[in-house]
Amino acid sequence: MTELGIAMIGHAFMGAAHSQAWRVAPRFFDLPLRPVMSVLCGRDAERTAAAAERLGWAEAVTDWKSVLDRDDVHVVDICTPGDTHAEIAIAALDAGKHVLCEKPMANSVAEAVAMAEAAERAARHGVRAMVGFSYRRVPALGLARDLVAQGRLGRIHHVRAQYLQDWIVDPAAPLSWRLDKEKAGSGALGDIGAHIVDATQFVLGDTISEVMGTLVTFVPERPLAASHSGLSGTASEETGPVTVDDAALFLARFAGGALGSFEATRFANGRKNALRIEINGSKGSLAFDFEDMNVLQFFDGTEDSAVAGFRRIMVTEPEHPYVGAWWPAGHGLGYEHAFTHQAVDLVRAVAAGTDPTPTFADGLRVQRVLAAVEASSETRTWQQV
Ligand code: SOE
Repeated sequence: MTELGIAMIGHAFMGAAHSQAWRVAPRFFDLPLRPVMSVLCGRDAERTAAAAERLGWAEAVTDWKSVLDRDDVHVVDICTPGDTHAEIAIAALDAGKHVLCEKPMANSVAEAVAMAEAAERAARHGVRAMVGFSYRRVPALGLARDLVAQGRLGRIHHVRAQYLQDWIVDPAAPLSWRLDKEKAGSGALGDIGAHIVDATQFVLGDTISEVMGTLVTFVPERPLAASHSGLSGTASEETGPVTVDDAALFLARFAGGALGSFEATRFANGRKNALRIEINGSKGSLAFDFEDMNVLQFFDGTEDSAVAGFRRIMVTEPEHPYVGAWWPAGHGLGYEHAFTHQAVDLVRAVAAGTDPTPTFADGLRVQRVLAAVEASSETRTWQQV
């Protein structure tokens, strides 16, 4: 079997999730190419070497450009903060490497346009680009998409989406890069709001055409981080400004006529990773909550109303998307599995010579929604996407 050499840039939270995915994917899924964890790249030599050892990479380097010249690297997996995505992705695509880029795809529409153009150029030579909107690969959301596509919900009227976390509700939580506009582009809007924009568009097979929203920063000043790892860190004595939104709330119209409401916040005390989507159609409804991620609630409005009601489908059966490759029926999956499914889909698309989704064009569309929400918040008006 031919090998697919991976170079991963960045080794923090997302780097660990992607490493796990690359390691596990060929052990559970039948893949046409064998992913090889060839080289890990980070800024600090010592920390990168330690991460490579811990996460299972064969080699560690500090210059991301060096991986672009290597014949044993076929895929560049970008797990760095958003301010570096465009430069790395464009250079990698121009060098003929397939690219997987963490979300949000970029920090601005201009960057996302340049990335989508680079992806289009590269596609002419069979080079593929994909954005890491991992929640699309949660089996329950795959099933939700299938039910919508089969017409089981009828005409879609309402989309209610929330992404609720609470990891910075404490004003003493230190400033991480996710609270720095230069690095992250935006706050809750791009970090988690982007996920519900992608996930709802994915489930509906539709796109958002217009938005009206508002952004707020509840805690404008925080202690600088003395150190941080993942989403937590230790605070220093000094403080600095929070330059992104803490919460984003917006209304949306979908091209197909559905009306949407979206809320993204990291201040929903007690909500840990509540990515929730409810959809109401003329024939039925669906409800999903990532905090109960193996379940999809389905209301079939065509059933006898005397016994109709939301049914709790355990999305743990071999008939469900991706599930058959894992454990015996009924055993359930977790956060990391969506990243494995993402790696699997990328490998299969590369082998088949097709575009893995979400493409960079899809990522650009999400970026335009985020920018329209920002413009709406500034102007207090509806904005076309
Ligand atoms: C932090 O809000 C975060 O880690 C996001 O950056 C990820 O994309 C999401 O999967 C979990 O939460």
